[in-house]
Amino acid sequence: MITDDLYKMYLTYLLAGNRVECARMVNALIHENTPIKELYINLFQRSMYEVGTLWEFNKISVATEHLCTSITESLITLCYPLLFSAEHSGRKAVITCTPGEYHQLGARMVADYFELYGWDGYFLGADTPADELISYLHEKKPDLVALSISVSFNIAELQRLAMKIREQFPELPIIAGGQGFRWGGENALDNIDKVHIIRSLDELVTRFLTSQTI
Ligand code: B12
Repeated sequence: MITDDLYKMYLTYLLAGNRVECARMVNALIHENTPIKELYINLFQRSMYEVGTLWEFNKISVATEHLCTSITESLITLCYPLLFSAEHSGRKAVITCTPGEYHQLGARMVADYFELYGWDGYFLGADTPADELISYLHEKKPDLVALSISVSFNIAELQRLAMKIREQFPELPIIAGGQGFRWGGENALDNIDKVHIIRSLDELVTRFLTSQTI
């Protein structure tokens, strides 16, 4: 269980760049059968949000923020044996960040959740060019495409991308999410058919991952 004390200790190690202690703590939590959701939200996401606030208020340097991100990305892989053990159904999702969107940790978690629930989650990462995504969708023929934005100034890019996808794939469900919507902007996608704004991993699970129909 991730208690407040445990979280604080983890954050201290993370900010100090102590990957060995962070990894030891994550491994111990995995060993105790801590659910993926708790690790992802209550440890990785919570600490990265706090890192963001510390950076925003000049309490830590950009270098320290980069270090925390890179450590967190490596720690997530420790959870992979738990993720990929689910029986796979053959459903496929392509998950990516929009062009110009460099925050990729949240989108990676989304891709991991697809795997956890038995989908094949193809994660393309940060700043994927629109034409490359379209070609990949033609090649992979997924059941769904998921788009992530963390900064609000990428909403226009998301809108362009969703329209481009819709022109070529009239029936493909598109889901979009991330902190880019924290200050609004969902309406930008209202005029595009079959686009769903998803607020959290929990909503993703109930609306798509455990649902028989998309
Ligand atoms: C690390 C980081 C960076 C790194 C990212 C590196 C990387 N490899 O990802 C770098 C240095 C590149 C960066 C750059 C910038 N950043 Co920055 N960054 C962060 C930071 C500290 C952590 C991001 C993170 O990993 N969060 C943890 C993940 C797990 O959370 P998440 O992304 O929200 O994802 C969850 C949900 O949102 C959801 N989700 C996400 N996507 C999707 C998609 C779907 C379909 C679904 C269903 C769900 C979903 O699921 C995830 C799990 O719950 C955040 C602080 C914060 N609050 O997050 C700032 C933050 C996001 N950055 C911010 C800013 C302003 C910037 C810059 C503009 C700074 C600058 N002046 O250059 C640039 C923009 C770069 C760009 N064009 O994208 C602001 C954004 C404000 C805003 N919303 O407009 C934040 C909030 C910091 C702050 N407090 O001000 N950043």
